[in-house]
Amino acid sequence: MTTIRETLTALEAEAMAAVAAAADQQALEQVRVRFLGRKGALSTILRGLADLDPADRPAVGKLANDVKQRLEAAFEGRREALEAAALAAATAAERLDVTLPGRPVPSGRLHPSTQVLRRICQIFADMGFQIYRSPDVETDEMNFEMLNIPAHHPARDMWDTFYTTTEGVLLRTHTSPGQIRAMRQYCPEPIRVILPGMCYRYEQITARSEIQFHQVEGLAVGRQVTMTDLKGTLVSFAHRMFGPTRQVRFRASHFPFTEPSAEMDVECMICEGKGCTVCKHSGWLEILGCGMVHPVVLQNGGYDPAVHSGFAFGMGPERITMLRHRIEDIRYFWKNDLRFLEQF
Ligand code: FA5
Repeated sequence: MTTIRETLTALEAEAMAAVAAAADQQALEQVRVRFLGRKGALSTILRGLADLDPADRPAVGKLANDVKQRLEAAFEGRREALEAAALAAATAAERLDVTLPGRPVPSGRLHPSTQVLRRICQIFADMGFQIYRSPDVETDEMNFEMLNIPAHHPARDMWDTFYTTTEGVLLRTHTSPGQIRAMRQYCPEPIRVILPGMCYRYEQITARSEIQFHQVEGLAVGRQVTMTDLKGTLVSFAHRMFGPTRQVRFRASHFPFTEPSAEMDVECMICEGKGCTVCKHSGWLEILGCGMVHPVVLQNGGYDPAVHSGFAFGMGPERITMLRHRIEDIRYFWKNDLRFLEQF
């Protein structure tokens, strides 16, 4: 009959062989459960200690504990070896060449219109103008009537309009209605604001005209605001926007909401004023409309034209961007073609 000592020795040898043969961590765990688990072989033997002669118990108990410790040490050693082997295999399989050039992360950028809008806002901010927001969806009254353009007035033909299905509500054709809103908010205080925003016109889309485009309106109201202030402000703007040596000129024009009215041209930056197809061989490019706020408009805004005066202007940043970057077609702006956008 085999003694418990022999059983323990045989068990140790068998367990040691099984540990050495375990090829991976999962197999090793199965071996551990089989020999050292709560229902494992060693526990079963240890439970049998109770049946031994009390004189033999300490010696056999010590042997069993020694076997258990040696087995545990063997398991731990094998676990570490297998772990190291698994790590080495993974490192070899997923070898990383840190000398390879990295993959470029495409960086976003601002749309060219946004860049120019911000530049315009910055230049006027430096001259003390604040930004005033007014709505894209306007009333006929604000977009036209308050600006001295009554119903059926021929001047309405200058702004082909998107009307909504609600009577008297439209998409603003220019940022000028914001003049009335700013005046009504600040009256009788002096005003110096710019109003950037999107405008909408029911127009034929061409290389120069979109149905949706930005404008930046400017408005200054106070006592003794003069045409000289208007010219000084706009010349200073043009020099910062297009360079200090760029020539500018004012041409008489007509807008129902300004009197007198003018348009400002800058020397063509494509031909340097010599004449080319872009400037239609004139050497000049129109960038904005402007004038002294019409007394009727001042009154509609709440100001007394006998006491207050003001100037206003409106420019199109997309057209300015086209000039600065020699873009020959305005349709590129909203096409979302990355080949165009990535150039800015
Ligand atoms: C106006 O809209 C006036 N409200 C400007 C103004 C304001 C005059 C204050 C006096 C005082 P105009 O229709 O010319 O004016 O438009 C102004 C600018 O908007 C143009 O110079 C142009 O740069 C831009 N613009 C007009 N229509 C289009 C369009 N279809 N596509 C792109 N830009 C346009």
